[in-house]
Amino acid sequence: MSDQDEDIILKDLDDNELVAQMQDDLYDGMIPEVTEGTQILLDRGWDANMVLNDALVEGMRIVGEDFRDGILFVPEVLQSANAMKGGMGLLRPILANSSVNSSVGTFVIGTVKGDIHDIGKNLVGMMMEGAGFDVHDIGINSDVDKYLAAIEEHKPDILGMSALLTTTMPYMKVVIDTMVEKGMRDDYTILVGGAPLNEEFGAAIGADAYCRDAAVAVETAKEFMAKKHNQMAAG
Ligand code: B1M
Repeated sequence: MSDQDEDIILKDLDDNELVAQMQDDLYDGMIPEVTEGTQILLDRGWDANMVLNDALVEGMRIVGEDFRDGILFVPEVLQSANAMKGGMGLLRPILANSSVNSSVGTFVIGTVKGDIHDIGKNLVGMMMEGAGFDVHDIGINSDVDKYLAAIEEHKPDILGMSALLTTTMPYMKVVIDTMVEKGMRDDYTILVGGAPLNEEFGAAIGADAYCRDAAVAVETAKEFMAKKHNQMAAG
């Protein structure tokens, strides 16, 4: 970005200008500015989901396009990711501030082996927490043993897997196949997500559902929990 940016006072911008500036700052990996912009929008009464989607996720989409086109490289994208995390740090307590007292269900989530992308996974975890789920995040680069250990420890209702690379998404099937082999597959609802996935892929690997985004993940998880409760009540 240009030197002019140094003189910009974020709080003097109107909402549209501020959102555009935040997307620029995210692109440039400017953590304090993205964090400050997030705070300003919240102070102006913006809904946390709107800040997330309009400023941060949209900014990251632009970063992704230029990464794909060879305009940005890994170190720059990492800076952008860190700037996004700066903003998300402020949104997290709001999104996760649940009015639900008792846990709606237990949810384990991790990014699969070979994959270190964690922003989407973190968002899903945050939104699930916000919906009242007890969330256990096992992190990135999770192999089948890590998933199995987390299942054993937390006894989740729902297992979530995230993958952002076409080369790592097949690993989800390794986890599911292992659960089938161990005769434990049907004890859990398995939801999968990540940019390169789609419904067909989710069905092909034997997941219960593919979730396009974090909001869909929450809705889908709630639907499965409702079904589970109905079955328990009936049986
Ligand atoms: Co990476 N990267 N990256 N990257 N990166 C992508 C994914 C890519 C599409 C960029 C591109 O070329 N356009 C491309 C993949 C191409 C492909 O596979 N066909 C790519 C590549 C190639 C790579 C490397 C191989 C680059 C290299 O080293 N040459 C490398 C791989 C490293 C590895 O994992 N082994 C790499 C590295 C990196 C960084 C480290 C620099 C950084 C990650 C930092 C971090 O996560 N801490 C990075 C980033 C940031 C991206 C992009 C730009 C942004 C991803 C992101 O955070 N999006 C990405 C381009 C893109 O996706 N547009 C790209 C924002 C996030 C909110 O969205 O993660 O999709 P997303 O999550 C959504 C939904 O998908 C869904 O809900 C979320 C919220 O709504 N969802 C779930 C996700 N997981 C879910 C789980 C669920 C449910 C829903 O469970 C129930």
